[in-house]
Parts: sequence; structure tokens; C-alpha cells
Amino acid sequence: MPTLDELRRSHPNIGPDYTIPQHWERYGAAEHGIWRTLFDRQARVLPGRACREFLEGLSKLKLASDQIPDFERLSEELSALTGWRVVAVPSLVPDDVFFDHLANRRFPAGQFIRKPQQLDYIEEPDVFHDVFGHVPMLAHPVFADYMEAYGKGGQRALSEFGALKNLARLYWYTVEFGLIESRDGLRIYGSGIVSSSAESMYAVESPSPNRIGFDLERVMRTDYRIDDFQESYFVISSFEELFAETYKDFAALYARLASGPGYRPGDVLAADRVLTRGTHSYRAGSHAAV
Ligand code: HBI
Ligand code: FE
Repeated sequence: MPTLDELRRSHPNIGPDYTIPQHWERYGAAEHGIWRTLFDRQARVLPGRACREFLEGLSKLKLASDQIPDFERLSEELSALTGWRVVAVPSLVPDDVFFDHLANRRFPAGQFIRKPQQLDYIEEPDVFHDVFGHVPMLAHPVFADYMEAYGKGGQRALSEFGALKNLARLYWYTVEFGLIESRDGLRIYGSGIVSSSAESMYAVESPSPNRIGFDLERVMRTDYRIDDFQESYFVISSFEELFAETYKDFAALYARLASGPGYRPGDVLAADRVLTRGTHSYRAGSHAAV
């Protein structure tokens, strides 16, 4: 990740909190066109796959295909619903900066949009992943509280050895790649899935991945892969359950996690509540410590 001084060369107005002006007026037709292409593709894929709360967030915030959203106007809509705002950042920001934003109900969103040759995969979060993928769920009051609590938990985890790795896994398997068992069936709420058309189909329909009932300690012991579709998804029953399971002091949990097994992304354990066992899953055991 570049330092603040390095970023200052391309973003002279960057603040100590890594925020930059969005400069909405500087996006060109080609950039709005990439947003439109991605938005329209997801609008076809997500009905029947994304959860109701995500789709309601999109419509409550009036997110639309025609152009990249103006963060000021979006923040006005969002703050009226849950008190969250969206601020622009160049891309990834350091962990302490990221957590400080979340703890104060500000979502840092990448200002740039991917290039036409990167429609299906980018390494750093852009405005489409961050705004289309993350912001709709922030219009949901319980999820909005969960994200603030995650930020506050992150600030505490920074001072505890090893805890950040465990907490990042929670973020990965919920905020980024979470599934929910709704009354209508299995649905997506994770931003990394809803912002990807191929993974939206894969996560809900493919026989390949495991789909396992969410368990906090199990998730925190499980490595994840960043370079391919997930081998396992963890499935919550409700956002209220997710919040209740995680809104606690993690001190005792972190102490337990300092020893005991760690799991590979594809492992399936005897204790797991398995919703669907993937066709590629390992019969697993534990390997190295977390
Ligand atoms: N910065 N902009 C941005 N977006 C992220 O999702 C993000 C980040 N910095 C750190 C980070 N995520 C993670 O390492 C933490 O959730 C652990
Ligand atoms: Fe993300």
C-alpha cells in the first residue's frame, strides 16, 4: 500500500484520514459507461440471488445505472436512513484509517473506476465494488450497526497480537462473501459477490463450493483465498443473529484462537452445519495453528 507521501503526488489534496475530493465532475462518458455496463449486468443477475435487504438498499438510495453516483448526494440519502456517509479514498487505506472511518459511520469508497479490460476482476476496490457492493447494505439498520461495531472491534484488535488476522476473516466471510438463508431460499449479501456477475451465479447455484452455517470461532480459524471464487461460504440465518453473535467482547475468543487448529478454505469439519457440501471439498482436518 502506498504511503501518504507517495499518494500526495497523484492526490495533492489527500487528508490525514486518506480522504480525497471525489471530483465527480471529472468522470468522463467512458467512465460512466463502465459503471452502466457493470450495473446493468448485475441488475440482470441479482433478482432471485441477492437478498431482499440488498435490493431494497439499492432502490432506497436511488442507485441507478446511468452514472457513477455523486458521493455528496448519496451520503444525504444514506445518512437520512442510518447515519452513514460515503467518503472518497484513492483505494486501499491502512487498517487503522479504515477502522476509524467505519467506527464513525463513514464508508471509505475507492474514487476511481476500473478499466474496460478489468470488468471481471480488480485487485483494489474501485467505486463500483465499494458503492454498488457495500453501500446498499449500509441502508439496513442492523447491518449498519454491525459495520460500525466491526470498525470499533478493529481498533481494539490492532493492539492485540494476531487478532487482526482473525477479525479480517470475519469481515471476509460476512461483509465480503456472506450468504443468508432467507425465507425465499439462499441469498447473497456479501459485497464481493454482489459486485461480481460470475460469482453471483456461482455462490448461489454452483455445486462446487461448501455452504456452511455461520459459526464465529470456526470462521475466525479459517483462511481465505483472494485469487479465486470461494471454496466455502458461511451462511447466516438473519442479520439480527449476525449482530448478536459478534457484538461481544472478543478478548476470551482471541485468547482461545491463539492456539488450536486453523482450517483451510475448503475444509469441512464434523462439527459444521453443512447446508451443501461442495463437490471439491476436502475431508478435513486441521493443519497448522492459526
Ligand atoms: N481499505 N479502502 C479500503 N477498503 C477495505 O475494504 C479495506 C481497507 N483497508 C484495510 C482493510 N480493508 C482490511 O485489511 C480490514 O478489514 C482488516
Ligand atoms: Fe469490499
